[in-house]
Amino acid sequence: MNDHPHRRFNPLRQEWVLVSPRRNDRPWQGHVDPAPADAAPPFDPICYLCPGNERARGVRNPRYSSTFAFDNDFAALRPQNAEVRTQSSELRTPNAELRTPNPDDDLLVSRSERGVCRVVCFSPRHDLTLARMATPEIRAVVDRWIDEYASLATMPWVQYALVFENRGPMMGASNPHPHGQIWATETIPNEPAREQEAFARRRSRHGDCLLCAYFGVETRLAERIVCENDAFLAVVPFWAVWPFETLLVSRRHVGAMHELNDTERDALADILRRLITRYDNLFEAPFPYSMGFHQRPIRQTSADDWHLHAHVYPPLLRSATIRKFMVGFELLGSPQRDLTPEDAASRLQAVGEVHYADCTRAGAPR
Ligand code: H2U
Ligand code: ZN
Repeated sequence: MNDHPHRRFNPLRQEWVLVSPRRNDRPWQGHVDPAPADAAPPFDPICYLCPGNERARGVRNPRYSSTFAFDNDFAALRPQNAEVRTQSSELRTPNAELRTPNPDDDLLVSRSERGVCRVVCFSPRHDLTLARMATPEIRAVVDRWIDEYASLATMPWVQYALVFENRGPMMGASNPHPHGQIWATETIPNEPAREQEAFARRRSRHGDCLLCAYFGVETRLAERIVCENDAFLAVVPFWAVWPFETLLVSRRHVGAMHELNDTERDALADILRRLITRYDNLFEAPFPYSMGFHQRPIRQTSADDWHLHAHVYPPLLRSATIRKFMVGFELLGSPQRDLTPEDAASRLQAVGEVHYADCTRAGAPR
């Protein structure tokens, strides 16, 4: 069946994915992205995120030596959305439904949304990436994510905090300095809300956790596992959409990052470094991706219906400069992929965990 076009079901998003195993063989005369930039310097005097530099709105960064977080100077959301002035100049309280031009219908609905947007610099070094940082340095990033999450959770109206990283210009990252973002919102965003329903549905039908069950199946089959340690498993999911998409799942049933114990936090740092190194090794180039953690919504106290995981969505398909475009059928029909998840997993398994930049030309570790 793996040689023929088929559909697979994504139980987290409750949707079908079309798999076209041989489609990657087709000729390509389409768009080629620019090759990734040459190595950056350890400090860039014009970088907005380097220690001691001035940011775009004039605030100066401290001379930080590990991680550093600040409120996004160009935040997409604000904590005080004040009142919202409607068309009739009537004032409404936050999160009120806004007056629409056609109040008798529910076609034009909008709501006010409060939020806090944080930027998290992973390292003072401008030239590093998670793959090029030492595991204890990544552990400091994990601790920073946990601290930021805890402080965002103290705001009573915050329902969700999404920790994510856009890496590389192809994914829209605005700066090569290693950094990610955290957006805390007044409502649960679409993707985790959808997963929440899937977790609840699974528990009501089967009495177990969707990801504990899935994790058990992948461990038994051992076909799509890219790398693992005592606390985490990185797998190309059976239903992957992006060519080299992976799912990072905690072995223990925990709902949020702060519930990981000390050893598991180290293990998270370890698996992140190893997984991203494998990505970089695939085309011997810094691999672009969007990566983010799905944790239990902040006000939900029961751990039952949530299992901590991260999605890594990288766009590359054929090389460091040829990406997968989610257009046409993908945009208008269903998501479609051009190689099987099993092929993608075997390629990520084959590349090894010594970063290509640390290898000699002959491929041996330096
Ligand atoms: P991205 O590279 O994923 O866009 O994240 C960088 C964020 O940093 C971006 O959201 C913010 C941008 O608004 N930023 C500042 O807050 N201040 C600056 O001086 C530069 C960039
Ligand atoms: Zn920098």
